[in-house]
Amino acid sequence: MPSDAKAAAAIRDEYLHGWYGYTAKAWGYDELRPLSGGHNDFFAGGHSFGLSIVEALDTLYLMGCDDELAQARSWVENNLDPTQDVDIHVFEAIIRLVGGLIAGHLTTGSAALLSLAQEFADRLLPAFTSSPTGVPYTHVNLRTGQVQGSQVALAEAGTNVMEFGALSQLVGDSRYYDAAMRAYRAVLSRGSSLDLLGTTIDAETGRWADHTSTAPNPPVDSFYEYLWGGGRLLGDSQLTSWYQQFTRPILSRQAEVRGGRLWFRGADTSTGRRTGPTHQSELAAFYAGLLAKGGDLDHGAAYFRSWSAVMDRYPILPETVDYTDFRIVDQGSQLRPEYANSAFDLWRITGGASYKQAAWRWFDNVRTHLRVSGGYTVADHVSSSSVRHGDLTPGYWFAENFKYVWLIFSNTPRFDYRGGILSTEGKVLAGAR
Ligand code: DMJ
Repeated sequence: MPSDAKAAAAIRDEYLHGWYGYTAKAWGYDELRPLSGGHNDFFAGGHSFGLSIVEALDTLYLMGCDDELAQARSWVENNLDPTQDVDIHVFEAIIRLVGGLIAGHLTTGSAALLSLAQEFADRLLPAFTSSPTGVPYTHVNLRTGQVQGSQVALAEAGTNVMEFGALSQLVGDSRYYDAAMRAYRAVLSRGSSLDLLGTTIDAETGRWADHTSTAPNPPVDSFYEYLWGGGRLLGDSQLTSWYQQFTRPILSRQAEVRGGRLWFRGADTSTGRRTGPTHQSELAAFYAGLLAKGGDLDHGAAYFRSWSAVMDRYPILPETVDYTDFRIVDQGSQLRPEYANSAFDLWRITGGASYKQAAWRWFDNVRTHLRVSGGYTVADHVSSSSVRHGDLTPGYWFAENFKYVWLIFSNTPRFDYRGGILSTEGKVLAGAR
């Protein structure tokens, strides 16, 4: 382990390596393709929102990259267009664009960024207000307000109260928070007698499309994260009490210990019987930190150890593994942040050196295997001994991955380590100094 100062400097250097890769080849586009030097439209072909720039705003601030931040802020204030005639994914737009703009506002004080956040939220709101149940449609046209997509995964229904609640407070307009709470009530009032929730719900009828709780895997994951995070950020005890109520059956019905390690299996929402494959998505690794934040440090720490054991086998975590034997189910790796996110949460709660070491190992592995001359990239194929590169730097890389490890090692005065609160996309929604 290097000293904290050396580790922090290395992390910042690597973040800037990715940033300059993006600015050199994909400036103004959503995402960089670092091998080919091309770019990717994240939301819809032919439409760009400069996504990586919006994602980066508060990370650049926390890392003290003030010149880069000024350039990023100026691009967003002068070029980002929320009026494009395009059907946009509501969940992704809220966590990435609205959240990114709010965090950008909170870290720079820019009124223009806040007003852009509000304009996006206004244009996304029809997805909530035109729904008969309150569960948001998956897509809305930013210009016309036309909605579509009534089959809604749980994460898409309930990952909005942090951004919308913060926005309501900042602009003094409760419509955003009210829409988020109506969506939560629509889902939670349809929980089974065991307080288990299905995975996909129909926004128009309120009927479940399935009867399996697949938490904490996607596409459910952040639904629970926002019950806790919303409760904390907004001081809303109703959200916190829902978090406790709906987490209890996940632990009692879905937790499964294999080879001495904690995992989560699907469960039938009516009978509670375990069901489905013994697969775990890497995205579920965030749940270790959430459990600990929610007050269950034992289960949080145990689940983190499970993922550390997978990393003992694969330096880059595969997208999906079978937890009974660690066989790879999905061979790719999308340059994900979830393991680092949990290391950060657990380190913040316990101060434990083991989480710092885990975070450094994760960073070092990513630097060794996923760094290319043009930045950082996803992998098409990972194994215990090799990694085959893909060609994309996902937008969230600028918001999440190295931000978590930077916060662990830098002890930056720009972040309130006690009270700071981050969204599912790693946006600092409270505690920027
Ligand atoms: C991020 O966009 C968010 O963390 C989301 O909640 C799910 N995971 C991706 C990155 O893997």
